[in-house]
Amino acid sequence: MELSGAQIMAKCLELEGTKHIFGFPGGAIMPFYDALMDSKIRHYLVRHEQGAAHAADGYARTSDKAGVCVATSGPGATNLVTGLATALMDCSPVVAITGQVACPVIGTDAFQEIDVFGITLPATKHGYLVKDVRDLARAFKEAFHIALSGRPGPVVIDVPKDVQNQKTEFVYPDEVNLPGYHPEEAEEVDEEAVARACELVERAERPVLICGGGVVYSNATPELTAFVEKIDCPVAATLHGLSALPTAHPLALGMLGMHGSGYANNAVLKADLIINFGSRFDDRITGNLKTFAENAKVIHVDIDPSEIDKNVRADVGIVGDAKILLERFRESVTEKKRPEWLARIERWRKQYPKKVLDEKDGVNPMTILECISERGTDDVIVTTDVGQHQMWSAQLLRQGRPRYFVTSGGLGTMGFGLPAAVGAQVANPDKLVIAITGDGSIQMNIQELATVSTNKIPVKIVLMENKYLGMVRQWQEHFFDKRYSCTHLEGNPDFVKLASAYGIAGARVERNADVPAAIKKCLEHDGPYLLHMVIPEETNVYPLVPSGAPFTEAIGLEDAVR
Ligand SMILES: Cc1ncc(C[n+]2csc(CCOP(=O)(O)OP(=O)(O)O)c2C)c(N)n1
Repeated sequence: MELSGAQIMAKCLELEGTKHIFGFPGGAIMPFYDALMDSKIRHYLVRHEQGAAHAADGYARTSDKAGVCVATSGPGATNLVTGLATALMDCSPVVAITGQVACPVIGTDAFQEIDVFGITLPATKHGYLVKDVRDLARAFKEAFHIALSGRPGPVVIDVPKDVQNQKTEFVYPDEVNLPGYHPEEAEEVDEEAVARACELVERAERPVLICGGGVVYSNATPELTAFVEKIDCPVAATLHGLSALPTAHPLALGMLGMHGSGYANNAVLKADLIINFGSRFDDRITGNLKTFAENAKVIHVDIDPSEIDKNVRADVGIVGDAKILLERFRESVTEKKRPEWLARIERWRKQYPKKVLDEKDGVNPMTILECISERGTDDVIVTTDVGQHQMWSAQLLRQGRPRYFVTSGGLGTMGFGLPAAVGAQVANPDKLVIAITGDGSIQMNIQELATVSTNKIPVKIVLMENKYLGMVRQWQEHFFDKRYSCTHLEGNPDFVKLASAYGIAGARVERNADVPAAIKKCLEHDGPYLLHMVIPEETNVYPLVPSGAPFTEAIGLEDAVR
């Protein structure tokens, strides 16, 4: 049967199992929007394309599916770029569909023309500019395959308007044929490397496993748990690896690195073996590379070969899927107990408990996060924005299940939290989705309150207002002599009134004693809700390892290393 390009696009999405998409229309994508009216796909109209990309990203991170976003040519497409880069850095499978000016005028500076393929090249895993309607179905098939396989990531498909209008016979390919792209090779286990790695594990006395997002994305929590329990190995997590092991697990050390706990960082400092699964040894994790795990051998397992030896030289590097390799490691090692090593870490844990120093009036972020944690974790997803509230959330939320915690770690994108919560809620209608945000961050995509209210998306927004771009202010306090250049947020709106203007319920809390009841009311509210928490202006996040410094120089933990 002959279909138009636009109909083919909608059909391909249906055949990929796409049920929800997020987007914003415009001239160059109108044929596709028209075709959508005859499809079963539900479209969520965001109020800014960046919101569409983050919503698709939140959708992808909290499901096993790709998230899909749509924008028109020119400014619509460029508004997606931050969201695509965010997804790329955090390995999130997003497929972005953009309209392009008609083929005959490409390259003539036509109205709303921009080279989407070129502009998104460094911000995506792959991209297509489809100039022939007969190539559309293949491009869609490949795009979904590339986004979801290997190291997942965003893919853009740019479709000129005339291509959307042309007709051709529709055949959806059964298979992809991509010479040079073979992610399935990551499933072949390099037995010799595994044997060498397991030899190091056998000899180690003080191992620490660093758990990255790769463990979460490969759904490897059962395999991780079985492996570390067999060898009694403590687990320090990156921001994205945090939800792989429940906080309550005796071997879980929480987050390491710049804002990591004193005991996680001490454990890494004193380890004789680092087993890194699915983390890229980001600088936020390693601090000064010269002093990072100086006394340790390193095993690095990653699905992406280019990660091995990129930042930290590995004694054994293995390319592969975390789920498969954790299982192979577990089979190959002998059981071991490490009472002394774990007791030493336990002493550090007691000596340096997690806390937020706050002797001033106002709400303590720790109280907020403990109250949220008390709600339990089984049916909850938390998204965050970027800043101090994000780091407090990483440090203090009790996590219980993989994909519980959704945050922009790699790019650190302010404005991510609210639209990501929209996507997470659409993908998980039965879960309680909470967006934890700051007064700077929420204003980056605050227009998405309209998306929340018009679609009756019942997300709960917990806003920590400190009247500052808090994280930057904290750095100014420590490293710029308290010269608070351009970080004071004068002119904040009354957030509760603002929410109300969008038809969203809310409340303002100023006293710590009122926090538990307010959180309970917010989380139990039927529908979206904004809780405005007034926290002291100069509350800080500790520990803080200054950029590029060794862990031993952590501020707020001066006497930590024993
Ligand atoms: C789009 C974007 N612009 C700038 C920054 C730099 N930045 C990192 S944290 C931060 C402050 C965030 O302030 P807020 O959202 O109020 O959170 P808080 O730190 O106060 O909790 C800024 C400006 C960023 N991460 N993203």
